[in-house]
Amino acid sequence: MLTSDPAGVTAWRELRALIESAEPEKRAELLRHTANSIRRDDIQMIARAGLGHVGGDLSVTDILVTLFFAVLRIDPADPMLPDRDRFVLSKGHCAGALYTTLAHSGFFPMPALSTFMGPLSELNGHPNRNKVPGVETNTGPLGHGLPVAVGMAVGAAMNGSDRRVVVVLGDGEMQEGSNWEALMTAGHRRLEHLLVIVDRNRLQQGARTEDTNSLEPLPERLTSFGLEVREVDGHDYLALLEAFGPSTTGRAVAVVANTIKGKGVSFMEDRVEWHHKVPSEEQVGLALAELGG
Ligand SMILES: Cc1ncc(C[n+]2csc(CCOP(=O)(O)OP(=O)(O)O)c2C)c(N)n1
Ligand SMILES: [Mg+2]
Repeated sequence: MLTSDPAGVTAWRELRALIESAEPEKRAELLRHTANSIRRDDIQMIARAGLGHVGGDLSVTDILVTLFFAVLRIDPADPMLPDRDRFVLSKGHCAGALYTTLAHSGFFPMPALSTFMGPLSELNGHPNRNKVPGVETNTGPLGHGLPVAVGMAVGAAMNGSDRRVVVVLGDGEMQEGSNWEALMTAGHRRLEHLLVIVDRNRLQQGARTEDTNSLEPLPERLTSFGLEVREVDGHDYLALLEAFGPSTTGRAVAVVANTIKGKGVSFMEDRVEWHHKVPSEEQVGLALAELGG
């Protein structure tokens, strides 16, 4: 099991305080700066390992950064605090984006990122709660994270706790029927502290979602399952912050975050092959330059 990095925790606390007290424009700039630094680390980590899911990592980075640097009630120095908010990355193949975000938050030391996917590394291709602090449940097989998160939210409700459970799904992942069973329960039980975020990049592993098994009208479908639905630009930090606010109806909240797979690197954006293609050394250089490295 990795353990927290005291210097990293201090840096995260300072940055988070700065973000919380900043004027909106400055707040967005600080989040963008953090996100692009995380994107650069993610790309280099994947290139080093020769494995990973870069497209989905880049589409979800702004969502993760907004959550970890401005929303979640967590303490990376004490990752098992009983009433912490729970975060579940249901699209577990994007472990790389989660690991880089957790390292930047001080959950474990940054140098561990260089072990990604290596033999005996804690940082496997999919997140493992027994190896990585900040990971609440193992994910990777699509369609499991949301059902587990609903269980966590039921548990919190039974405890009378207002802790939130936040779960991020891929849009292709929404084709798994288990998610719709979980949504039925979330709607039925009015799990108002559950926040379901769909990374709506419109691409799955080998094709567009709408050419494979269409999801639209996704917001209306989620509404019909009894959720309070918000649709937002998934790369607009201030819009994300607003969308991640508490329920106003006493119902579980679903955020459809419209994103671009490969966001931030021109030759990866909205290109299906970058689901899990690994950039060459030259491509890494181009990507880092575009991301301000
Ligand atoms: C049950 C299951 N089936 C297949 C896979 C293989 N797989 C990994 S990622 C992926 C596509 C996911 O697409 P999406 O949810 O849209 O993720 P994103 O676009 O954010 O990468 C597939 C089919 C899996 N991980 N689990
Ligand atoms: Mg997708």
